[in-house]
Amino acid sequence: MKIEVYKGDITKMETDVIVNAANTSLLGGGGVDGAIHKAGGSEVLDECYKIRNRQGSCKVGEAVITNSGKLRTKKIIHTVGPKWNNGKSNEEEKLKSCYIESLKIAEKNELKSISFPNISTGIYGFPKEKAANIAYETIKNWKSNIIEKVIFVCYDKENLSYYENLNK
Ligand code: AR6
Repeated sequence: MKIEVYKGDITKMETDVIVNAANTSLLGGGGVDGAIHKAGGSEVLDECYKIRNRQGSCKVGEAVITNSGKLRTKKIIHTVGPKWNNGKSNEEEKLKSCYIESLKIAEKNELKSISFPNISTGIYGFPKEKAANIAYETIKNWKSNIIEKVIFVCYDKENLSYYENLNK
């Protein structure tokens, strides 16, 4: 898989799928979740409601897939990152699981390119450098016959600098 780093807004990405840093309710929130629902529109939220009615909430470290509403991407994978709790709640494993579960769903849906935000590093307070190392390592070690390209979409300079450094 080719790895790229990009600075900008994930809602503008044209990869086959983009990943959302959601919460367990799947019904939207602030940060990147708010931006994706705002830009994607009601079609996305409607499908999130259907998933909730079917399976209940989405657990931390798990992921679900929906349509992309008005966005250019074909699909949206919603994953729930861990809230940082000083490393006392298995946050590192849970964060890794977000990336792995998203990759698995992308493969199952034959999606060849995927954009990830920096999951958990905003409102959920996961230390950015630690999160970048986990995300990058997890993607680097993943071997796929389906996914050809992974883009880390960084919204802030600090995250961008960590990912650029890792991707040298
Ligand atoms: N494009 C790409 N990245 C973005 C964008 C954007 N448009 N907007 C923010 N980021 P956060 P979390 C970056 O807070 O920490 C929501 O309320 C941001 O700079 O969006 O996983 C959910 O509903 C940061 O690096 O997600 C949950 O309740 C990264 O996205 C909670 O926040 C993640 O920040 C999830 O918190």
